[in-house]
Amino acid sequence: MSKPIVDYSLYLVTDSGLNHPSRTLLQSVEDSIRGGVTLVQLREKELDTEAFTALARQVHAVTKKYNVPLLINDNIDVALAIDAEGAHVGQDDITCVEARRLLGPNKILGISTGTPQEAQKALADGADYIGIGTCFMTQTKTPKRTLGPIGVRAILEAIPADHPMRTVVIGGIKHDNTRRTVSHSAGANGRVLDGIAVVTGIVGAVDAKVASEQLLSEFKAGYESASHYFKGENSAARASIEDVLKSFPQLLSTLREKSPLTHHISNYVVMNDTANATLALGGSPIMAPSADEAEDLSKVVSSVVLNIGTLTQSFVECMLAAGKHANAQGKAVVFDPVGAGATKLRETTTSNILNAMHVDIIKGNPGEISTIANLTGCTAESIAMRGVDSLGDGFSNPAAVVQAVAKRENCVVAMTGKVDYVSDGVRTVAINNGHPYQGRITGSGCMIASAIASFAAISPNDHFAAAVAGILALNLAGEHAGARDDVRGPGTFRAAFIDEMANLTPEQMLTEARIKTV
Ligand code: 3NM
Ligand code: MG
Repeated sequence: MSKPIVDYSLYLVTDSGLNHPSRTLLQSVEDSIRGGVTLVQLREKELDTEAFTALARQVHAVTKKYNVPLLINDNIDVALAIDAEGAHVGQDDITCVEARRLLGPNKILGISTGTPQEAQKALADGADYIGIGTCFMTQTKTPKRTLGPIGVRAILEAIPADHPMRTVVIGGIKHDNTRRTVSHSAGANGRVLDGIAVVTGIVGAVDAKVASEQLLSEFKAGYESASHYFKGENSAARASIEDVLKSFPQLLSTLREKSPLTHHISNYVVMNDTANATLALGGSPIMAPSADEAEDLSKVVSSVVLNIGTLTQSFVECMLAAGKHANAQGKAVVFDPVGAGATKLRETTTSNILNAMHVDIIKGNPGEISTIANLTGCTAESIAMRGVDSLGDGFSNPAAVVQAVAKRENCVVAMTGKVDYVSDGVRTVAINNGHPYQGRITGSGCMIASAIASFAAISPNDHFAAAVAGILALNLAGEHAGARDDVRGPGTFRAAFIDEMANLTPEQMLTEARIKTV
């Protein structure tokens, strides 16, 4: 019999000890296959060979019924005894070469790898696939270290893209980190993970079928997103920067006509200003920091702002819930990582948000963007922060940094400062509007995030246009406010700034813009 063709998309690895008490392991396997599991590994570290063989026969009867290959962990004798479709070995188990010799050429053989060197050795040693791990912290094993998507990427990049070797990721894979793990680990060589391997996320779930359905759909979304990244995401379909700028008067008119609702999870310092700015520009804000209403709101709002200022645990929970529901409803998510590099909590939260959802637009100052560039493995200089403010003059090549992060995250990145930069990875502009007083009041950046979210609601298919329009609109309001005779300092500016958002005309979006392609 020749080697079966394997779909690695959703790979169940069993563990009786973690199996949900409401059902047998056999039932978990069957439910999960009905939910979309494409490959099963029986991994029972506590059983002797006799018990392992007996269980393996029973599991094999189930997997055969659905034409899903079964691999046996470590114990080649068991794999051969029950004529399983293959085996999986670890670095400390029987060697890959020896396993291949025992199994023969037509069985599937996989090996766990945690470094690029181990992956390259697996290529030479005749493995069909590698399990790349440990990706995230997991209770199933006590990993010495975790790779994260960036570490997984380094391993994917060690394997030539055209090599038949397949790859899956393992360790702490859950429905809420799958999408980004897959999209984010994609290698510069064009390699995308072929699947996710999951223990607890399936056998420990209350409903293994539902859990599998969710994981598979998240895997596919991540795979799709990674593929877009390599294709330059329909670059042919993108409007030119010139056309984008020409569309701004119409965008602002439509914003005022439709007054789209934006869900804000904002911070205590700026909540009132962001709500008023949203209204003044023409949108409609709802400030709702409770996770319990995030799902209901996702159905009625047009966009969401996640702002991590004045961070507390309940804000974090609400942001994670709001982001996921917004993704599910196809509503734009604007992420404002306020003070991302200032503390460990904010850095971890930034990382958790990026892992748990697809963010459509990231808006930050150079310090915040620098933190994200470092977190996501984009080469970038570090920008020091003091509290929530960036220090120094910023990056030596800011346009390159925003472009790199946009490409890596497959989203739009807007970096505000004296000059603002926006990129979607393909189109990049510098915006030279604004007034120095914007830097002397609190919340001017947060208000820009609100404006971007309002425009994103009007421009759902071009978030680059939305980000540029949002920054431009508030910068013009800043210029008009700063020029007023009655503005004598930051306090009067703050009020005038909001006035001028309301006074801004669609034509001014065209005639007063100082925007350059970079
Ligand atoms: N192998 P869960 S991590 C079986 O790093 C296994 O090679 C790993 O379990 C590796 O999906 C792991 O419950 C356990 O996190 C994965
Ligand atoms: Mg392993």
